[in-house]
Amino acid sequence: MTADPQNLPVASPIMAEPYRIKTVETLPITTRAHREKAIKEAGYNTFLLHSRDVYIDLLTDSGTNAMSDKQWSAMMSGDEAYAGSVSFDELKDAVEEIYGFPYVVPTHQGRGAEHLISKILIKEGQSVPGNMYFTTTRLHQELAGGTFVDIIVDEAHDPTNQNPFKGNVDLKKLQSLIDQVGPANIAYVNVAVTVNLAGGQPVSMQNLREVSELCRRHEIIVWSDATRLAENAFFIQEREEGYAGKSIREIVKEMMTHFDGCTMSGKKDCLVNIGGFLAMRDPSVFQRACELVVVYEGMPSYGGMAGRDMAAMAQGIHEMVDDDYIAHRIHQIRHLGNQLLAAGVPIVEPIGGHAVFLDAKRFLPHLTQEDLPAQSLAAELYLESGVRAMERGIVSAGRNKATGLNNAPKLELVRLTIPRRVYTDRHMDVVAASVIALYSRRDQIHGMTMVYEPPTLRFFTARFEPMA
Ligand code: PM9
Repeated sequence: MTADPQNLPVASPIMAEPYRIKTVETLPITTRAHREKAIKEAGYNTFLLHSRDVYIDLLTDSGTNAMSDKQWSAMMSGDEAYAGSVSFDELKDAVEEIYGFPYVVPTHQGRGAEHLISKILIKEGQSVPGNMYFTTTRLHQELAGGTFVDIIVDEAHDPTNQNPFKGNVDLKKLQSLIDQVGPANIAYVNVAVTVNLAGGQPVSMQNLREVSELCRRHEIIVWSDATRLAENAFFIQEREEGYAGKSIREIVKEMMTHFDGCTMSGKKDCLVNIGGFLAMRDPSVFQRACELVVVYEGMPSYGGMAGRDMAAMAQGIHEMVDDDYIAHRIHQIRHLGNQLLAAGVPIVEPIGGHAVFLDAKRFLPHLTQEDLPAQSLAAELYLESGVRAMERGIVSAGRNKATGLNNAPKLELVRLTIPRRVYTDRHMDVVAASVIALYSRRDQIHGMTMVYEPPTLRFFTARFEPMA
């Protein structure tokens, strides 16, 4: 298998979906009047819309994947034994073969794994450096008594910077944190591959190697949020010297050699609708994880998952490293992003691995960040076309634990997130046309105020009202 379209078995200048459709699901097509009522009832928060009111759902790529015929077959042979499930053995074997970690603890989803590892590795008052925050990851670190420290390269905060590895850790920032607080006060270094909130930006293999070497010199544990690792591997294959001839499978395996373990939301790259895991090399960390998983999730041989879901995830892990699958996935995201760029719509560049991110600050320059431009833009896009997107800006960033003030991230984005193997390139054309239409009347878009704010992870359930 090869990622090079020139070498595909069928010579064609166009790359089509490398699968054919076996089951179809009808999409709801709605009127503007219907959508006006729906978004008002949802408090102008796209998370609170009913999916029956959504035409093309780009809220998230999490748990929205289409499973393959082989995965559905695996579901039927799932072993639902309370203890010692065969499906767990299949999952464990798949993780060991593809990721290279000998110990695996299944969890109900990624944040279940984040909860466990934060409780195991973080002591009150310790720092947890990472390449940009992620909402659930940071919250679990804080709940365990840690403080997140951002050590991503500065370029990640600039939506127009063309650095091919904008997810990289800034080694100087990491070294200076080590010098400042001392290695004993660093719980572990957490490296996400790819970096979701930077726009799905990848980390280079060289950077992973250097971070790992630096951590080992100081005896600091280095962990990965491996949620979108196959997408990261594609960018390494495409952009990093020495990797063009290597398969995604080989690159994924090499990436993981640089870590002591990983958290995984299986709902993304593992091509399933639910599930996650914690994987590691150290038997003592594994033992502690087994002690905790029975308290918070379930027996170590199922964690938070049904046997059939573990079986589907084991199969999905093998499918995620298929070179043709991943090449088309990135192609589809670029198919959308490049149409927007051609029309002058401001997006995060380079186009990332799971989504196209609209830059709300440049899209709506007449709004201040406190006017919640990304929240407003996501609501307007839904009104325009029934396309659902997600705010990834000041609302998602929450409040500073110490000051109570809004965290104001440099990036104020709307994420058009592409589920895996769900939509065709033609759907992407419709999305592009909708965003371009909205951009042509951008000066008519008003800001929002938050009228209900929950205390944590506010973006999920907050409610808003239009300003004008
Ligand atoms: N990401 C996303 O839409 C799910 C909802 S938003 C909180 O992007 C990373 C990099 C993620 C992620 C979820 C999780 C948590 C950890 N790391 O949703 O708990 O993107 O399976 O994973 C979402 P779970």
